[in-house]
Amino acid sequence: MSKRIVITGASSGIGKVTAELLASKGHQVLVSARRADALKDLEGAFPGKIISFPCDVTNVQQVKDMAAFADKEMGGVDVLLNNAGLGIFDPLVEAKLEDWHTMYDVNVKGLLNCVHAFLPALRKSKGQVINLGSVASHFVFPNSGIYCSTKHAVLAISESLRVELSNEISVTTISPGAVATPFIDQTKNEELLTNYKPNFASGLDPVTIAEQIAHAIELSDRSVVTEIIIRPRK
Ligand code: NJP
Repeated sequence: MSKRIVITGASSGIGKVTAELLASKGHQVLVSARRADALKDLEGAFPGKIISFPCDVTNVQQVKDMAAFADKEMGGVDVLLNNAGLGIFDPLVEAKLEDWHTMYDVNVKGLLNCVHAFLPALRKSKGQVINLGSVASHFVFPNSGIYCSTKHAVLAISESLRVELSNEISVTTISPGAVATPFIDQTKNEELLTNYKPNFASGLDPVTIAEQIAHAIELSDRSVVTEIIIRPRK
């Protein structure tokens, strides 16, 4: 059955290929991110299936406007995929405070802005929230501890939604290991970038993550996929 799906962070990486896969499966997809040009390209590639709404998830008013746009253009929302996020890796003692704030602003507060704005529509449709967690939702790694703490928060937010609202919506967390996307390019520490880049380049294909997301959506009328943890093979 065709679903009305909103994807944040759809200008690149996991969000982009997930939008492409879901649109090719016949779903209605609203793509959002800050880079409007990349969104327009997606819209052009899937006319009638993908619509776009440029939005910074840290801007509460823009997120509210996106929820109103989704309601007007799609007549409701069945799935909110909270995918927008970033990791800026550094040892704690070398890190910039503004980078810690940016990760919390996007990964946690941006996600909450979207949950808050879309919850009325999702409760109405008995829909689904899918949050992009990480293996970092379960473990803390050196040089990325603050990023890990944001992803622990994402998992806790998913659980919070599930325990209070499981009669009304379904909630899924997708928790990958390294995925081959531009994600690591947010790290400015040259030494870490050089060390980590090959690990991400040989990570999971983002299409594999998109397939897991599609699977969780397709099952959602009958059952709830609570979490998928997926790592690259060694
Ligand atoms: O990264 P990338 P991924 N407002 O850099 C958007 C998690 N994850 O696909 O605004 C709105 O290709 C940005 O768009 P733009 C990760 O934590 C990844 O790998 O135009 N959107 C872009 O579309 C994240 O939650 C790995 O710059 C904002 C997107 O976010 C999710 O997967 C492993 C924004 C980032 O695309 C997707 O990351 C893992 C804002 N303020 C979890 N700021 C991995 N790649 O290894 C950024 O466990 N975006």
